[in-house]
Amino acid sequence: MSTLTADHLSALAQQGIELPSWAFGNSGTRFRVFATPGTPRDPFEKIADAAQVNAFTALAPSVALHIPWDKVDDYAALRTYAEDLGVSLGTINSNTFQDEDYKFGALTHHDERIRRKAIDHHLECIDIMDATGSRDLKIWLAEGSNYPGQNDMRGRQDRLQDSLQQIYARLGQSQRLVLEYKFFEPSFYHTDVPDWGTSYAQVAALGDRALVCLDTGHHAPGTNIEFIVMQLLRLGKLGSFDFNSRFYADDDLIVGSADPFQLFRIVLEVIRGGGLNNPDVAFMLDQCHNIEDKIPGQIRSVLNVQEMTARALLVDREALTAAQTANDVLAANGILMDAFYTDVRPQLAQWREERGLAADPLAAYLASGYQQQIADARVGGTQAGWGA
Ligand code: PSV
Ligand code: MN
Repeated sequence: MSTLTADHLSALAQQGIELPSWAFGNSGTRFRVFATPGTPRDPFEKIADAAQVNAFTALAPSVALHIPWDKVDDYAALRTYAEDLGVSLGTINSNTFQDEDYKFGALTHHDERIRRKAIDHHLECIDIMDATGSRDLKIWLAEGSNYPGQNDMRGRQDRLQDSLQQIYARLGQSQRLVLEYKFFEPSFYHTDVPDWGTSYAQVAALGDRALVCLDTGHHAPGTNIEFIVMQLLRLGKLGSFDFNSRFYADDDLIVGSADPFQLFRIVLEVIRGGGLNNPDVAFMLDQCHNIEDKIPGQIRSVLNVQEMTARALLVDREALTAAQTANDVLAANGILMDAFYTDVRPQLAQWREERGLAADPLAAYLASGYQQQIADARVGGTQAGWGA
């Protein structure tokens, strides 16, 4: 099977990938943050840029916000602004990693004043969700320790559960909590939510509307991420993806750029587990564009996800099952590789044209003049950045 069928194309037409507002701000490493002309200066301008990605690809109908980076006085106005541009406001990300008080922990802190402050921040995020119409509260915790003996890891785990229970209790019936894990950084000895198992244990104790968020960059090198995807889907606990790609650590590079085959394998398990176009499994990006232009970087990203989804859809399931059942190792592997090596780009280009989109969204965006327009218009003020 090497041609996308009508069923495949209609599955692709339903695909929606949420963009992170912070991808449109300046970002960098601890060595340097390079500024780019036209970088947004406030959340409204970030939304406007995100809407461009959707306009050229029809793949990115929502934008995630990060609080306090995207704090505004009037969330209803931000929501209307987004909707007028054809996108909605999506996941609200909390942030307990940039405040002096949180140096030694937030939701796990032994100091009740600080833990209360961190819980209250999440309650404020839920108030924002009420105003933006967002479904998901995403929590990633920069908590842990650097030295053996520094902390009582067990006590921190218990306090984390208590904090999460208080946050979960405030969620509305149609709202969810997703807990993201990451194996290290900023802590280097222990991290309070380092792996999917810990995240699973914490959210399972909360209830049905608490799920795991899997950030593809948050695993040790060599980890079989698609196995984790399979297991979380099997357990009904995969709430969302933060897609990006990495060579070394949490590189936050364009999804599918470092290892397209890994992205293919992940999406294959998503399809196998019923997670594709399933509203219970959110596809999001969590990326930073340090040296490339941000809007083209996001366009390339969503196209990469679409392309690997198309290739994964091409896997001949019947033939694969037959080969697996016959223990025909090489045939089974060959079926996967045939799909992976199929160039779906001409068919996707044609499909786009049929929907009134440009065959090559990246080229169309570059020719549109938008990049120059924002570079000219957005002078003065302070450019938004990762962390601001
Ligand atoms: C942490 O590394 C993380 O993956 C979390 O999702 C944060 O919200 C995001 O990156 C910030 O860039
Ligand atoms: Mn993430």
